[in-house]
Amino acid sequence: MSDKKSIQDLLNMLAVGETLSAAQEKKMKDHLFWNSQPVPKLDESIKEEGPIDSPKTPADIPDQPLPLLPEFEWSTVDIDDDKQLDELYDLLYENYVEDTDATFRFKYTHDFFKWALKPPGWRKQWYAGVRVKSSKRLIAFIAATPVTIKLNKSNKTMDGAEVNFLCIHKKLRNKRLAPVLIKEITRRVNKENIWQALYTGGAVLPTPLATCRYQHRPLNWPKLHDVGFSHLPADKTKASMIAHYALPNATKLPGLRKMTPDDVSDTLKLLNAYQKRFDIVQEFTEKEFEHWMLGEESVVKAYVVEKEGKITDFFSYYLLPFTVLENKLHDELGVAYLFYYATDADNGYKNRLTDLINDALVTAKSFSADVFNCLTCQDNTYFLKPCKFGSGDGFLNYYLFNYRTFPMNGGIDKETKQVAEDETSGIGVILL
Ligand code: MYA
Repeated sequence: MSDKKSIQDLLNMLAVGETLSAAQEKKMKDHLFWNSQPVPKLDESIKEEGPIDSPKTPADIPDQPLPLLPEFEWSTVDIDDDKQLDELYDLLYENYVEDTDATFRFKYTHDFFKWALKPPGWRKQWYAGVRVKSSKRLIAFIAATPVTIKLNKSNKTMDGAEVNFLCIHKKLRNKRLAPVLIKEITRRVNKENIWQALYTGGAVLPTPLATCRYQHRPLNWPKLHDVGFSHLPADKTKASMIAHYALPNATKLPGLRKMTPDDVSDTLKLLNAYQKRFDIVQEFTEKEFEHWMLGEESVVKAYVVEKEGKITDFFSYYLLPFTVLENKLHDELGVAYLFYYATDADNGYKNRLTDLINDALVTAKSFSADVFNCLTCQDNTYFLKPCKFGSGDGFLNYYLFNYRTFPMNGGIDKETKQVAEDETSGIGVILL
């Protein structure tokens, strides 16, 4: 039996048992699953910060995974095995996040996975897959990586997991498999005595701690126009758009250079001091910081500014290209994503951030990035306008599992969803 056929058969079979009444469908829209989880309710007003579930120990957690339908089996994806990494790539390539009209898809590479999935402290069993028993085809996946979460206002630090790459084969959607994957990764994380998790998503679920908006800065406007990413405003010419987005060939800040392993300690100190301005941040050990900044040269780029032997600023971004579907001129789009940055500038803070990010744009262009993306998190709203970013259609919700926090500023006006210029957001943690 071919894989295609076996999936179709399973679908037919699932459809028989799972025909939903309109009332059931409505209930699901009411978050049947999420309302059973330790997350704040959508309309809850938070009076006190802290964990939601009563304390447990790993011994209270079942040793065995949740049962699946008999046709499926759990399979921990061994990310050290290139063949299994290929299977993960295929699953995500075909089925992971697309834009609404299916023009672009994330183009993951082995190097990207190694960087994203193997930070210090990564656990083998935190890469949970589901396979079709008969064909062994991978049809669903969810990943967790360790993260230390710090809430600055309450000065609370906790070991957590960052959950990402939740993906179900397109033909097995809307069958309530996602809750099973989420419960299984929760079990595996809890078994390690970890009870909180961070995750982000476009979907609005109970309950975001903040919502940020995507921002895009064209670096190669003609190409973005060719692939339908950027449109030509009626009152502009192509030449005027190109001139508007032109960048200098060289960076501007004196002392800017690539970060090296010797810079890790001082740069982390700079970041730690800088991150105090946000409500929620990621706390790094030096080893972790080195991995996230320098771990995979083709994927992540980090630069520091050194002045008289002192690191005064730094920025980093990662590269994750898009595959462009059904376009005659281009099949790939280079995309850079702003990661962590910091500066010790106090006076002229906004200008300093603007100069720093402009230099990030110049360097990203040299790595064939066609567009530079960021969110309205961190202090990004200070430089978005002067650096010529524009608001995208997409929003990203930040979530914290099993912990109530007061709502945080996501860098946009809650009503109009426009960028709240020159306003510190509460969000200092960046998820891939
Ligand atoms: S975000 C990226 C998510 N992936 C994609 O968008 C890829 C393309 N889409 C798919 O593969 C599927 O549509 C997915 C849903 C798998 C997303 N986060 O099985 P279902 C809820 C959380 O019938 P499907 C990322 O990776 C939905 O509200 N829940 O749905 C972070 C409904 O519940 P309720 C989601 O469409 C992931 C239920 O699932 C999401 O076939 C963080 C329906 O299930 C979503 N993105 O599959 C996961 N989408 O009725 C949470 C739908 O209650 C981690 N749902 O509304 C939590 C922490 C766990 C660890 C804790 C340790 C302490």
